[in-house]
Amino acid sequence: MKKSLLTWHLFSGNGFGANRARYLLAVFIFSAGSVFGQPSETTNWPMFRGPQGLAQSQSVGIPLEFDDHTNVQWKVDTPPGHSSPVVWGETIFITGYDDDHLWLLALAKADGSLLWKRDFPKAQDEDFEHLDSCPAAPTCCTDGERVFSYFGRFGLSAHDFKGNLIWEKQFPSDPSAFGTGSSPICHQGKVYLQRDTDSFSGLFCFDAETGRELWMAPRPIVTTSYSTPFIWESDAGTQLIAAGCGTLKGYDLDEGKELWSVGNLPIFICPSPTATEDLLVFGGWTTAHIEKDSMSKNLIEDLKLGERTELTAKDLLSEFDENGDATLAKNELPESRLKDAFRYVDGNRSGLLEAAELTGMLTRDAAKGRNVMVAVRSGGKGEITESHTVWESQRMLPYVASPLIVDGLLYYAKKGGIFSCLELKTGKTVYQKRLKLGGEYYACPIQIGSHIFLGAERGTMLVLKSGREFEIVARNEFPEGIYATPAVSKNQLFLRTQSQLFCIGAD
Ligand SMILES: [Ca+2]
Ligand SMILES: [Ca+2]
Repeated sequence: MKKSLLTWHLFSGNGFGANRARYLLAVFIFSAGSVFGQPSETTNWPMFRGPQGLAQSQSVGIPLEFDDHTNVQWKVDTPPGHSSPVVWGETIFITGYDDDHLWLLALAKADGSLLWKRDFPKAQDEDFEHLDSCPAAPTCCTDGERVFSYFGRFGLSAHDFKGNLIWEKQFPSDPSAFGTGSSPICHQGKVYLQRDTDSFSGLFCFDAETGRELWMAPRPIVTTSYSTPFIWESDAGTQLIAAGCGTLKGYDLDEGKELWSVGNLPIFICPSPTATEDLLVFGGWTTAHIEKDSMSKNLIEDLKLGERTELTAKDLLSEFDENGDATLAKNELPESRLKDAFRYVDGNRSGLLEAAELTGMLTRDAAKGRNVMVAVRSGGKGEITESHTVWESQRMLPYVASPLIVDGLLYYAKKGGIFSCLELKTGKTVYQKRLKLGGEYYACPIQIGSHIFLGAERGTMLVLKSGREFEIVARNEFPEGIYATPAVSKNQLFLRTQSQLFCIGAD
């Protein structure tokens, strides 16, 4: 805003002279550009990463420089939560939690005032071993008539815009050190939900109006993922994409039939895919990465089993099965990571680790996981890892924040503050630069016109120029920290910090 005011003063100060004429000409050119050259501004931001889940907006007029009091049109207190705000028309929806409740809030876009809030009982306990985890991590989605919210401690619910409950589905909670991360998404009268858990995984499709389950695609994989599914409007048709446990799969929207699969990818994955019509990009880095055979090595070290190089279920039983019942109880194990992770290995929840569970742990498919980013060509059928992977990169991968595509370039932020720009078509590095701001990057970068907005957990909303040259144009400070991907509507940015929601717009 400062810049445009400055421009106005420079030109208007000269009355109706040549500069004034040049100014009017500039206004005409820029207006024409926005009418004929670019898509219109974003009005609704209906789900995680906005329209089509692409994190792209052509909105103009959002200030580049702001903080918790500058260029703030309003701010309101919100309960804690890592989920993003979503916007439809004049309403903002956001989820949160406190000690006793899970919350869905509807706020007026005009001033942030509370229209209504609904709470959900915590139907079950969810585990949070990681301090950065939170019971309100999934972002809600809206189809313009209803809002759909999802909590790992409760399930999926649909409310109308007045706050009336339309339907709800409760799901059993599953053990996971990070709680629930995947957000529901809406598309043409349906709601899709990916539930990849350690015990049972599936991709669900519900009728948005009635909540009827239209189909469920089983995902016979054995580990949790936190990735949000993605609707790929590809030149080979529209497909539902889900990533998890070392795979990336395409499903048809009508029946949930698996169309294709790419393997040899990361496990326990957080980022979501993104795409252009002919290229799908997915990948990331995870601490839980397990090299083949390294599970045995880790356990030998963890359980102090000396010089051996291999480990089998039989070995574990002969070491620790004190009561000779051919299973391991928790109290038979020494203090170790395995003991801490006992219930994650106890897949059948018997309270004992049976030989099959021990073998599963030592040989799980997840052992094939690999930290990598890949680009996959559209049009594949069946197993297409070799045939349709166009490029891959293993450098500077993102941990939580999903990658962003803008004008043929791919951007992502690595934990610790390294920002990468790659050519989308080739995977060739354009630049890899330090943001000079360490820590985690949980919020996804979003495009707003010719800029990229990137929220850092330490509490800075970075604004970068998009394009082949690395340039940070603003560092906007929000000391509370930023976990949530912001939302855009018209010339306003909705930014959530730990305890507040800010409406950023020109003063
Ligand atoms: Ca035993
Ligand atoms: Ca068991």
